[in-house]
Amino acid sequence: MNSYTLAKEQYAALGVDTEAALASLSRIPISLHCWQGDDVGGFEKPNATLSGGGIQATGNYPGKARTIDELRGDLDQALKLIPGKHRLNLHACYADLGGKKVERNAYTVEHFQSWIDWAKARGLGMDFNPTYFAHPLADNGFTLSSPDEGVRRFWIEHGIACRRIGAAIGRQLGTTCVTNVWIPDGYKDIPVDRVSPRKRLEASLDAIFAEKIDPKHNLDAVESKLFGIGSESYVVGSHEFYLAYAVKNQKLYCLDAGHFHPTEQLHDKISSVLQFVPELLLHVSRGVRWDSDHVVLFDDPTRGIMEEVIRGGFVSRTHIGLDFFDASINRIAAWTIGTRNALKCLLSALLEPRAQLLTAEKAGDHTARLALLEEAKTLPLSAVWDEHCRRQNAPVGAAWLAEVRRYEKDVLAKR
Ligand code: RNT
Ligand code: ZN
Repeated sequence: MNSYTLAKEQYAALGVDTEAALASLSRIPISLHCWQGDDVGGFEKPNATLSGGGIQATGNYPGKARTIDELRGDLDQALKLIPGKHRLNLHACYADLGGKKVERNAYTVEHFQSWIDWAKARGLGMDFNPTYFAHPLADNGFTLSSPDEGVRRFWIEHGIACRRIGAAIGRQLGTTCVTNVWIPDGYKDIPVDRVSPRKRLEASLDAIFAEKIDPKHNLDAVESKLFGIGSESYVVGSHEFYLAYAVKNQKLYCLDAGHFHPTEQLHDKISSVLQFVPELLLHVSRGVRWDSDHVVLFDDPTRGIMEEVIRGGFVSRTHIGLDFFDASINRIAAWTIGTRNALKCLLSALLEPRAQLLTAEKAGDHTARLALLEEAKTLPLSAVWDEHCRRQNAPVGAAWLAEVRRYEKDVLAKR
């Protein structure tokens, strides 16, 4: 008997249908963030590096994608190593400008058409992000909440342009595009006036979202943050600000796993937030001390997130995206490790002996609940995961690493 058949029986004895779990897993897309491939550089100008914005990619592993074609080749390689059909999450600074200088507030779908065509040819959906950093008008640390009306106007226009691009993406690909607003605005040191920037941010967001856009094509999300590099003392778009904004305006709220206090985790936020906002966007990430963007692991915080999505029945209202950038290891391996781990956490949640756990909980039998939760942790998840990889034509176990090494030698080493 092979290990999957044995595992299937073991799970069945606990009332878990592994076939149903595999079917569910194959229907959940993960939105792969383009920015892991080039350290959040983008292609607006040659050799762009991430400047400012309170985020930083550290490391100098060789082979970083320098052009759109290289990034697409790298994404193709990563996608081969990740089981299932997924999505591409693109930032506006990855526009295909054909060498021309186009201001961000003048971006239209034509600057992203080659990405849409690329995604379409691969049957991938896409998500989108206005880029409010790495730009001279963001250099003083304020964009949508800037006291300068001209600066604010520029970024509002960028936001409006990006929603229209998002809608075009959604329409062309036949799957809703989530366009996520994250801005870096904040102060390194203690502000006196915490109110005015927040008032200006609210007004700017209202202006961006004023145009009615069919939610079938584009959904708007807003992402909060606790602090960034250079905005340690005050971030305009804090958790309370955006949660309240999303509730009031019925927007999607984006929870980034690296954007809270180090001991704070996302799992307990999901059912609270989804009670009051229509849908949720997740930036699955890993905070380590001051960095919010380490590669996602098969760890308790990530498992906790996926458990809540599954237990709450929230799959149809949750958009799962990744958000990390590590330039110190092979970038394709980073995508592969992080995405496979997010999927593995989802599978682990789908394989939970839920009926038994709920029976114990409803009966007030907290002893059995704890006992079962702990026993479930060492059930043969890996046999089911391997079966998933096999059925989805992705490498089983660590076999993907040899593929990355081969690609590194054949492609990355020549850059
Ligand atoms: C930054 C936010 C944001 C970015 C991307 C590049 O702290 O998490 O989501 O990482 O937009
Ligand atoms: Zn994020």
